[in-house]
Amino acid sequence: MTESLTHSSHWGAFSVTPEADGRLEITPHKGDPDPSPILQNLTDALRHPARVARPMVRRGWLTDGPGPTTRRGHDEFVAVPWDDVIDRLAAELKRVESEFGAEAVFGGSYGWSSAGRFHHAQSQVHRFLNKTIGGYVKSVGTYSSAAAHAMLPHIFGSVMDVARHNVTWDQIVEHTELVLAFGGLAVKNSAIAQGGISQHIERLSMGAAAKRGARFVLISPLRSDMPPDANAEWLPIQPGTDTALLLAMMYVLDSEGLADMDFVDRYTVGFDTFAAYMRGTSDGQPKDPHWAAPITGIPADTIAQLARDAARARTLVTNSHSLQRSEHGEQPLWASAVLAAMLGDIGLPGGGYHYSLGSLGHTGRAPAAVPLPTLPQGDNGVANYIPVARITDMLENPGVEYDYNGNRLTYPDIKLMYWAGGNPFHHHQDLERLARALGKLDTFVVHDFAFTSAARHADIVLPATMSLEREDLGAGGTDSLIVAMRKLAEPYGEARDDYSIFAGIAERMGRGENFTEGRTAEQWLEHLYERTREALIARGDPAPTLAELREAGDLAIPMVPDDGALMARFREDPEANPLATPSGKIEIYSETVAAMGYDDCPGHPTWLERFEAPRGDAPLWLIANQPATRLHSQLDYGAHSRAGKRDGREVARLHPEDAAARGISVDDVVVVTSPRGACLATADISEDVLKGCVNLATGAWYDPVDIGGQIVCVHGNPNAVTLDRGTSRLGQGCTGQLSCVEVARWTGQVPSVRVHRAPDAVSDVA
Ligand SMILES: Nc1nc2c(c(=O)[nH]1)N[C@H]1C(S)=C(S)[C@@H](COP(=O)(O)OP(=O)(O)OC[C@H]3O[C@@H](n4cnc5c(=O)[nH]c(N)nc54)[C@H](O)[C@@H]3O)O[C@H]1N2
Ligand SMILES: Nc1nc2c(c(=O)[nH]1)N[C@H]1C(S)=C(S)[C@@H](COP(=O)(O)OP(=O)(O)OC[C@H]3O[C@@H](n4cnc5c(=O)[nH]c(N)nc54)[C@H](O)[C@@H]3O)O[C@H]1N2
Ligand SMILES: [Mo]
Repeated sequence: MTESLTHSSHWGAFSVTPEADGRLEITPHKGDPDPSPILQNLTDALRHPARVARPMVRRGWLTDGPGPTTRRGHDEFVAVPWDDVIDRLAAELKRVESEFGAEAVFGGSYGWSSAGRFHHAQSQVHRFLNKTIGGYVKSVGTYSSAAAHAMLPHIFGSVMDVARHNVTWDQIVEHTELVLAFGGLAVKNSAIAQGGISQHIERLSMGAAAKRGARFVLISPLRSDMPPDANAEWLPIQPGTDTALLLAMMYVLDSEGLADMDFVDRYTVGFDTFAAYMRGTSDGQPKDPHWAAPITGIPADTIAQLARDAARARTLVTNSHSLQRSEHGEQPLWASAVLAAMLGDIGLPGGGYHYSLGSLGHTGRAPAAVPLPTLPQGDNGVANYIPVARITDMLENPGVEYDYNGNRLTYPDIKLMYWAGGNPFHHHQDLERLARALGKLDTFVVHDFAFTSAARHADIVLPATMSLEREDLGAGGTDSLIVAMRKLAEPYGEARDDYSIFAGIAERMGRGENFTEGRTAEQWLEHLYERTREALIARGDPAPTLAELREAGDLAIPMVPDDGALMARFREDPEANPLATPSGKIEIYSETVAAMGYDDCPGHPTWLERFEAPRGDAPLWLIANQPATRLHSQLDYGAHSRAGKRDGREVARLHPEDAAARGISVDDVVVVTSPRGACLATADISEDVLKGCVNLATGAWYDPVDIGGQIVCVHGNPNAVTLDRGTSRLGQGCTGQLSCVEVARWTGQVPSVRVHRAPDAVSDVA
């Protein structure tokens, strides 16, 4: 077969041609001006030894039955025929349902899954649990933006509003004079958009804006967070101190009469309470540049000048997601929004405040004007939930009360955990602690197409197909194409679509019809696409049938025109077009937040001391950011991801002085340690890293080895050492971006990385 077929991924649309040696030739979509190299991870992924070939069950679960154990992650796996494993799993689900109820099942199953709208594994597992056992304990928020998800609605609007109906790249190209990019605008990050992206426009937009004369200021500990095209000035900042810089800039605006007080009066509430804190009248400490300089590492004069420049220019203040993925992550968002309000450009083309611009390819674009195919998930009868990143806390503390965003919640007592389309051994922090906590479960089920570390810690591993092995439709929500994701190959080994796995289990439970509604996968695709097609017909736009769409490869859909969106309308008439906050205005002081009484998130933006800070045994800030060579842990074994490793290990970058002080040279094996654990990495040395920081991106599959009684991830997964602690009681978000560590040359044995190969099935059950 040499036919080329269209397909799509979270990192780009493409066409794919099988080659004689079983590899794939991947060609980016012809309309993509700046395709992502991450596409090349697919070339050798289809038939890789990391794939799960057959249903596998942990030996101890088969012999001893469900129950707490220390064997998860250590046991051998037994290959079990599909019929048998479906019988056992259906029986186990029924046992847990009848003995403990659906509130003993955790089905949050956070994760990015694949791009297709129907075979989206996370939607499939949610629907399955709702339709078979009546629900599950869910999770709210995302690892991306949990603190923003909780915080922004109190002060500015929903994350969707602030991230997706806001300033566009087109406006930046044309109007913006100054971009203050907190956390940067790295094009490695905007390469990604959930559901698909057919045009990568960020690098070119920054280049065009810079060419017109727009000034970009990169505020970040890493110079690599902005493309050279933006011609940015790099303002290296001590990690986690953006709030101090923002407060000092506001202090300058306020004390020098540069703040736009007409804007503040008309469009915000609560300035006076905040101003008393900023000026120091309420606590005796003016938040002036001299106060902020030693905290941020940025000279006081530079801070003051930046504030004055911003007051004069059409200024856009942007926040990366990473800014809130650390302790007190709510504060820099709030402070950035208040700074933008004091600058008075909110609602003007290319000005104001934008949360998460450039962190993903969804932002800075107009949304689709028609509904996209979406799998209905059914009703969840379980009321209890957790903030997404509190998973280990949940397992460790059943029945214990805790705070979240003004609510007093109780951790459920989970017996069965079901994961499809995510990798908790990628996304969660302090993985040794997570692994221990998983021991408390009766049963842990994972579907994946690859034998990830999560699969290695499961009792039951079910082989899912890759998107290349099934028909689907890709659509991103802010992308102008629906892409036909064509089936290119037969499933690997005995792999099945998540849909057919769930349909099989549901049927065995006597609830098949509930789940399938009598439809095949192909009938579901027709059914889900019909909603989009009807909307296209109603608008008088081209509306091909599914077969015609597949024939064409993709379909251009209408987008909402960029009219400045919510903020422009708010500026025009704040009474008629209020923001979705309690007052309808930007809340500089929030009575709602203040009433929660949390000392880790008071009623206005506040500089707060941190629990995690550099100290003797952990003097360096570890920046565990998104990897440039892959999406999270997906296809970590793919060609492009492997090429980014050295000696098979992930690369940790240090500043030359930090390396010299530790006797570390380029390509040395180093060990990164914290009170949580240790991981090995290969050293690189670069001036692009702020002194006092070490950068080890996420995504290397966790490969723990017991070396002299210490568990060491030999592959370089930073979550072996990160801290598992919520952003605050308000947001309870993931704080994995920043933690404190030490780095040293590794002089011990250097075990090879073996995690990219599925474990051998020991034997079949009799
Ligand atoms: N320290 C630290 N940790 C972090 C972050 C950080 O900045 N620092 N960032 C966080 C962020 S922003 C995020 S979003 C999370 C991401 O965390 P995840 O979304 O959990 O990571 P992925 O690797 O994308 O996991 C998706 C999994 O789904 C599988 N999969 C893909 N397609 C299918 C399918 O069709 N069926 C099935 N069954 N499985 C499939 C993939 O093989 C992969 O194992 O990580 C977070 N973790
Ligand atoms: N290539 C690739 N792109 C991705 C992803 C991926 O896995 N791979 N994941 C996608 C997902 S799910 C998400 S949510 C987004 C995440 O988007 P982000 O969270 O914005 O991405 P990160 O790369 O984690 O962080 C961006 C930069 O923030 C800087 N930074 C860290 N701490 C601080 C701080 O305290 N202050 C300041 N000013 N800067 C700081 C770091 O230098 C880091 O490189 O990325 C998306 N894009
Ligand atoms: Mo994310």
